[in-house]
Parts: sequence; structure tokens; C-alpha cells
Amino acid sequence: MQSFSAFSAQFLFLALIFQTGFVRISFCQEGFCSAPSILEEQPLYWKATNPTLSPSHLKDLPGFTRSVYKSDHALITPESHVFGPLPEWSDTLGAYLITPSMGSHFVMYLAKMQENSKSGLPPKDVERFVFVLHGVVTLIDASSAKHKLEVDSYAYLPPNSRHSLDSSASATLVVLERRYDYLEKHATEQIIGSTSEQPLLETPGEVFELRKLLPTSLPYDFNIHIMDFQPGEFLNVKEVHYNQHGLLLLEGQGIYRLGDSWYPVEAGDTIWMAPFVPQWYAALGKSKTRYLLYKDVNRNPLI
Ligand code: UGY
Ligand code: MN
Repeated sequence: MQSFSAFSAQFLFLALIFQTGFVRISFCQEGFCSAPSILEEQPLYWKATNPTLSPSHLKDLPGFTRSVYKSDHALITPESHVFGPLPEWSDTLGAYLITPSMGSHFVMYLAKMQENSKSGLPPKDVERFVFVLHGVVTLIDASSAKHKLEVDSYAYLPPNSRHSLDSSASATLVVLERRYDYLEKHATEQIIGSTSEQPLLETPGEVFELRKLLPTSLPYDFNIHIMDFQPGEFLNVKEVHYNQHGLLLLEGQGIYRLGDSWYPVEAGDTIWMAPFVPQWYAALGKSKTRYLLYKDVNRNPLI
């Protein structure tokens, strides 16, 4: 009969770790352990705001990061986020992930609002898009109407529209802003919505599911796409185009090709794509990928 020690040396060892209310299970075999898996169902976008800071086997490697910064693209991963007070906001920490110093014409940042915090206004002529990743915020708009924004809800605020985002408890937003590209006789309007209310759109030649969060009409100089891929699905078009992108991976994992580099990516990662950078994505893992994507549209590149 096999002794207990021989059994444990050759076969699976089940480690149960009770941690902050979750049960984590690791499987170990001959010294190699799989990463713990969390058995409880987590809220939507939980991974995006509670990312794996680095793969478990690299956690203790000093100086290791998956972040990359190149002239035509950047991958900014959560272990390199640096938060600081956001100018004009109260009790809010921000991490700018994409800014014009990289070459973009927009900013994308995370805003971590604390108890009883309040947003500031964007600079003159700058439009703002906010998407709630965690918690609940109240938008008070230019006509003093109040709108409750929960996870997966978003708001578009036209340039120079007075508003504030208030939070009575902790909340995390991803914010995108750009200087509005005015078109004669056109103006944008405030938009409030949530991803799940948006219809699925046709994607000829592609398999991913697409929702657009803003109207496609001429006044809007950018749109926000929500793209879903089942594991194993990938972009058919190996895209190269004049538009720029800011991407936040909300769920799942896969491989992103940017230029000649191929990056393993997961929820919580941010990507900046300059115009004409070759781009391609394949979803891997066991759950769907969802990403949020900024794309400039509706303007003549010559002007
Ligand atoms: O619409 C797009 O340009 C989008 N399909 N790009 C991307 O996912 N990298
Ligand atoms: Mn694209």
C-alpha cells in the first residue's frame, strides 16, 4: 500500500486557501502549482479593477512588468499604474494611461473616486466620455438633472457642458477626453446609457459581437465600441487604418498583435494604438473577451 508521503509526492495536492471570503484552490504536482482559481461568481468587470498584477510565477521577480512603450503603440499593464490626485477632482486618484505625449489626440485615464468625492470639469472645448467599472456615481448634468450610473453605464458630455460626477462611496471610472473637432452647423448632445441596452450590430466578415455606445451620426468625432469574442475567436481583418485607438480590456485574455510584436493580454490591460499600427486580436482562455475601444470617426483626415 502506498504511504501518504509517496501519494503526496506523485499525485495532486489540493490546497485550500481561505482568503477574504473566497475559496481559492491550487493544484500542485511535483513542485509545479497551478494558479489559484476563484470559485465564487464575481461582479461584472471585477477582473478589470482587480487585475492579476503579474503572472503568479513572476510575482516576486523584481522589476518585471508586461508594460511596453513604443512609438506606434503601448501596452500599459496594472502593475505599472501610478495614481496621483486628479487636478480639479476632489478625493479622487487618477492614473493617466494614454495622453498626447504618446502621440494620441485624446486622453484615457482611470479615476478612483473615494467616499464623498466629486469630479472636476474638462478643459474648454473638451468632450468627455465616462464608463463605470466599479461602484455607482451620480451625474448631475447642465440642467441639474441627476442620473445614477452603475457598472456598465456610461455618459457622454459635450464640450463645455457643465456637469459633475459625485460618489458617496468608492467607485472606479474609465474616462476618455478629447478636444472636440467642431463641424459647422452640427453639435453633439449629452448621451446616457448602458452597454447591455445597446443592440448588436452587423460585423460583415467578422465573428466578434459589436455594440457602439455613441450615435454614429456626423457630429460625433469618436465612438466607443464594446467588442466581445468567445475563446478561440479572432479578428479576420489584420487591420491597418488611419484611426487611432485606446483600448481597455474589461474581461478575458488573449494575444494582441501590435506592429511586429505579439503580446499576451488580460482584463485590466490598456493599449494605445497609433494610426496605421498593424493590429490583430485572438481570444484565448476559458471565458469571453470584452474590450472597450475608442475610435476617432466622421472627420476628414485632410482637415
Ligand atoms: O473597429 C476597429 O477598428 C476595431 N475592429 N479594431 C480593433 O479591434 N483593434
Ligand atoms: Mn482597429
